[in-house]
Amino acid sequence: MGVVITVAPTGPIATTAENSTLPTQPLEIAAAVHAAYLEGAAVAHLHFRDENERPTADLGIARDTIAAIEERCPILIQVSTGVGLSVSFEDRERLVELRPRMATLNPCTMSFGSGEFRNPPDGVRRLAARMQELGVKPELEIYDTGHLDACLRMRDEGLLDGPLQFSIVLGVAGGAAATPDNLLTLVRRLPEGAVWQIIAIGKANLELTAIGLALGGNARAGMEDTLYLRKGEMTQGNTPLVARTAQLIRDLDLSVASVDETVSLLGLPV
Ligand code: KMH
Ligand code: ZN
Repeated sequence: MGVVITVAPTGPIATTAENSTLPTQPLEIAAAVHAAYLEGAAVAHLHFRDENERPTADLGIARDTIAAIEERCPILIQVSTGVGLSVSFEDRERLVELRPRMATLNPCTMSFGSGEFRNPPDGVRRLAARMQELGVKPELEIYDTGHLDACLRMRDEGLLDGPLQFSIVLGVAGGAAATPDNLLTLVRRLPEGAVWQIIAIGKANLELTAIGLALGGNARAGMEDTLYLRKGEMTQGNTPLVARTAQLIRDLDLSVASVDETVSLLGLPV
């Protein structure tokens, strides 16, 4: 069984002022995703930015970016419905109408740094139901133990189909801290048959990604989660982060999952 690498090239927060190699425009994102695919990434987690680098749920920009990626490689597209704190939930949820293979589903409203990440219970249920209708697989982003329980309630209500796909997001100010202890607590509580990866934000990115791999998880890599390759060294684009993750997987005597293998591992509708 291979390990799925998801590349998250852009995210909603980082700017080119912080790291000039951050891809923000459709063709830049497509080039970064293609390079990541060549290094072994099977999934691309996408956020979109407008021409001023602001996070956007603009369907035209999203469509152009996805088309540019699809011209270059068969990587599986996972659209973020988190988009960015400044964008309304109603605009964010419309992105699933593009019918990507996957989209994120953030189960709970929470503090997020100095802002608020709005995921109201009725909106989240409406979005889960629409994703189910369209055959878009949810990637459940859980930032704390209560978020896992909220997902299990939606599963019990028939809004989520197995295998459940979780991202354990640690290190957001407002969610659980990026510690091995918190990762273990959440992994132990995942339901039978779940597939998962750790998303470790910031300084603990490398260590927690390695621990996640050793525990049997998948891996995420990219500038959404860290702008650094190691302490004091900025990454030059996404490729070094993805290449390092692929190397880590091989060093642990594991293999990197192909796109076809990922479709079956994640239980994606074919
Ligand atoms: N950057 C993540 C911590 C999503 O993509 O749906 C939050 C996020 C959620 O971007
Ligand atoms: Zn994201």
